[in-house]
Amino acid sequence: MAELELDKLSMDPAAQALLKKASAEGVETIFDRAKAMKPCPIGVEGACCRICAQGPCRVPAPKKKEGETAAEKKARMGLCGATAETIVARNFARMVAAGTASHSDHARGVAKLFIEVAHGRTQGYQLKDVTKLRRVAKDWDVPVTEGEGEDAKPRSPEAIAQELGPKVLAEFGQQQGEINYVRRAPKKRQELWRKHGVVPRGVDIEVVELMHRTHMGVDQDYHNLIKQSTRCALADGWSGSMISTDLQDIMFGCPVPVAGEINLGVLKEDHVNVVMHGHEPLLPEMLYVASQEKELLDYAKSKGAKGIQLAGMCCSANEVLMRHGVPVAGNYLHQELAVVTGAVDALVVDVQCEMQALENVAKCYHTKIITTDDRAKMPLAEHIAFDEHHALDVARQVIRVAIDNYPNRRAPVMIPQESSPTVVGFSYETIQYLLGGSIRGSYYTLNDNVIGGRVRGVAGVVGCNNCRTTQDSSHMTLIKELIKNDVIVLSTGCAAMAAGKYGLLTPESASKYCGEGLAEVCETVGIPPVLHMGACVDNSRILMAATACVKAGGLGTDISDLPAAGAAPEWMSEKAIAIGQYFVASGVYTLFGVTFPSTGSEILTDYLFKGIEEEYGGKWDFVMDPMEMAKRMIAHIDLKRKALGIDKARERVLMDMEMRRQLEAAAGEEH
Ligand code: MSK
Repeated sequence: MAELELDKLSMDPAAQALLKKASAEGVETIFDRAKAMKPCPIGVEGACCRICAQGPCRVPAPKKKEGETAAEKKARMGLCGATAETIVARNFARMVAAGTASHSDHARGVAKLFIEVAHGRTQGYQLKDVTKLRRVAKDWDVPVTEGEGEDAKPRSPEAIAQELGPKVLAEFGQQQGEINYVRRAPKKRQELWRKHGVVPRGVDIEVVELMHRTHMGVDQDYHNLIKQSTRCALADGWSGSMISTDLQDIMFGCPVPVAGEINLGVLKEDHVNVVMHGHEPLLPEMLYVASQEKELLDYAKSKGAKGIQLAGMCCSANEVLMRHGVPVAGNYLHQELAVVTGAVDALVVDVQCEMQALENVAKCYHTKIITTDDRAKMPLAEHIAFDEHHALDVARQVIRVAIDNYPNRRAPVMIPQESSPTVVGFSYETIQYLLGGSIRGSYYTLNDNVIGGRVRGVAGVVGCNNCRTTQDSSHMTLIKELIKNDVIVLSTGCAAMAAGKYGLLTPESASKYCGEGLAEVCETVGIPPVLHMGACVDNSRILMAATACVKAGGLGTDISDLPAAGAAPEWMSEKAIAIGQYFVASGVYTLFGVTFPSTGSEILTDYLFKGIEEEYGGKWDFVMDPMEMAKRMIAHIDLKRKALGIDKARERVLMDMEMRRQLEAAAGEEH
């Protein structure tokens, strides 16, 4: 692989070094495959219908710039007559269904564990955050006290959880009514959703109905298909994902600021390295406990290692980083490269975002791939099934396999130097506390800074890496441009890890990269300009933060009034489309990079990028260039500021700063 190409593949020097090593050792990675196999241009735009055995029918958008002629339009239909709009909308809808199913199946597992924990039937778990348990219980109308009046006493956490757990679990199979957390949204938003008939009834029903409606010969109206996609996506954001976040916080602890390290340099040559990869933190929580046990540490030493180094990958990493400061080996495109170091003794996977090619890479080294979830097996991997009833024993078993494998290292070990310090753990509750203290904690301080113009607006930058772009490059360009323009960034997933790798998750980065207004706020509060809020399911924390801003007052009456925008510049997974759709339906201008899966239909794209805004106040956009993406986000933020009548405040702030600079310069001359 030529030197120059490495810069195009990843901006991360650690990745570049390991790609060189892989190339020298004849190991193929996703970057090689991406070069050899170009994406299907018809599939990319969502214009290939594979839902029956008469096709696949391809209906690509016409190349001509001036648009479709009537004859071309007529020609653009599948054998059954499905139009380009219907085909593209069905494909889009199926991405939403798959994304929602992924987050929600994760949530179901968490709810089942929660019930077992409540009854004391698990090993190693507990109800750690009782304050959050009580708060969540109230949202589900579960009493937190017993007895009347003066005799009222707090209920035990176990009793609350035993009543709460089944109520939450029932929401997945609920057939009618409304999902519970719809009540958390701003009133105006709730009414809007009710008016459009998109309040989810339950979780599973919305996924199943969407799959049914995209079957051959069912729903043939693109608007109606997107309407059900919206209902399904809302079940993801405001139910499945939100349930995951809440119950995980109760069991594992609500994140508070904690120091961490990110990048492949966190691996240690003289330690047994165990990398946890995936999304569900159930087993990683126990791996964290087991890795510190004396017996296992002694066992590692007996094999010649100095200790056990636990590190995360993808969103399992985010979960244990946020709660325990467990170091992170990298984001999505680092997974094969971690194995290429030759120093990973076990790569433990659960669900989602795990490349099957890991097995091929592992064959070239000594790394054991261990699958742990019965829903996600890999043909060549060792399977050690997770079981919550003896989770700690399972974790111990996994770590023993890694320790036993330590002496088997055979390839030269090369661990890059790169790793960056971070401060993470910005849950919705923590932000509230940091801004106003535990008693009068409120988002009003943030609103006040937005109104006053020091903070121009708020951006969510989330999502994956994608091998069709230079790893991390779009994330970094976009985030740096946003914070330079005083836009505070809330981040999750692989985007947050990217920010961490290049030093943006430290309070010190504020003075280096931010505009003066944002730098001043970050320095005063002691926070980084990019707030790491967690894993993919924790995008629900961003929904809660946005809602809290609305409720704190001064920035309108709905999420769509806020000077805010969201982006996923390097997205790749179906989950990202589900997340994007629930943000749009929650009133957020949402921009995606790389490709957009509706471009095969001008009509559908027009609706998603424009028409939908009239209904929900949010809309999609697709921009490949991250600088242009930042420009559009800032323009949108300014538009919202203007609508709120707070644009002048910002001009005054800027003028004050300029005046201050001049005064300082004048003062300097005088001395
Ligand atoms: S892990 S879904 S690559 S953010 Fe959540 Fe990263 Fe995207 Fe997986």
